Amino acid sequence: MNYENIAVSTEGNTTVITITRPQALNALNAATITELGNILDKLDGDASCRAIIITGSGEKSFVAGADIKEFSDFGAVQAEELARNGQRTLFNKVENMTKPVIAAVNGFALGGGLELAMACHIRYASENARLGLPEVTLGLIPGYGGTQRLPKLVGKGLANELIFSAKMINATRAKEIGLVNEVFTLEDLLPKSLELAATIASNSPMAIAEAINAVNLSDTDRGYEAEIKSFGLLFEKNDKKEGVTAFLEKRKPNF
Ligand code: CO8
Repeated sequence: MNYENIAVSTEGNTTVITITRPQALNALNAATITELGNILDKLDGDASCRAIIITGSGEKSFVAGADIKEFSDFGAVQAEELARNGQRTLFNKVENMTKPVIAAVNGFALGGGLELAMACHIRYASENARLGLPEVTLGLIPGYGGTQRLPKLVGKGLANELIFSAKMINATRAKEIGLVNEVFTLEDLLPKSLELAATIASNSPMAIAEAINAVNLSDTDRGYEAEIKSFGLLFEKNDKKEGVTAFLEKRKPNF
C-alpha cells in the first residue's frame, strides 16, 4: 500500500510508523488519520507484527495537533463528525489494538498529538518533547479523547490544570506526573523504543493481547471479570503450554 503522510518500516517483529508531514509539524489532517487507521487495521491482522511504534518525522515534532488549517471553517456538525470519526478510525483503534503500540514522542505532542500518544499503550519521550493540550487557546476543547485519557493517566487535578491552562510541559515533568514512562536523548529514543518493543515481542502475543484488553477495561466494572476470563482462556492455548514447559525445562520459550 502507498501512503502519502506516513512511512512504514519493519525491524524484526516491530513495525515503525512515522508520520511524515514535517512541513506542518506532523499535524494530523484527515488523510493522515485515514492512513494511520488503515495501516493499523492491516497490522492488527498480521501475525508477523508483534509490536508497533508510532513516531513523528524530523527532530522537532511528534504531532503538533489536529490540522488547524483543515478544520478552521467547520461548523458544529462537521466538527462533531470529525471528532467522532477520528476517535473511531484512529484513537480508539490504537487503544484497542491486539498488539502493543508505543508512542515515541520526539518533540511537540500537542492537542491531537498528545491525544494520539495517550491512546498508545506506552509512551517514551525525548528530552526535547513538549506536551500539552492547547485547545482552549483556540476556543476549543480536546476532541480526540483528551478529556478522558489525560485524567486517567495523571489524575483529574493535574488534567484540569493542563487542559484549562493550555500550558506545555517538558519531558521531565511529563515523566514526573506519569504522562510518559521514560525520557531519553533524541538519538536514543527510537533505539530504546525498539528495545522495549523487542522485549515485549519475545513474550506470548496471545497473552499480550489479553493483557491489553484487561488493562483497557481496568476503569470499568467489567475489568476484574475480563481478567478472569482472559486468564482462563489462555490456559487452553499453546503459548501457555510452551511458556510453562520452557520454564520447567529451564529454557527460553519460543512463542
Ligand atoms: N495544524 C496545522 N499546521 C500546523 C500545526 C497544526 N496543528 N502546527 C504547526 N503547523 C504548521 C504551521 O502553520 C507552520 O506552517 P507554515 O510554515 O506553512 O506557516 C509550520 O507547521 C511550522 O510551525 P511554526 O512556524 O508555528 O513553528 P514554531 O516552532 O514557531 O511553533 C508550535 C511550534 C508551538 C508547535 C506551533 O506551531 C503551534 O502552536 N502549533 C499549533 C499547536 C496546537 O494548537 N495544536 C492543537 C491543535 S487543535 C487539536 O489538536 C484539536 C484536536 C481535536 C480535534 C477534533 C476535531 C474537531
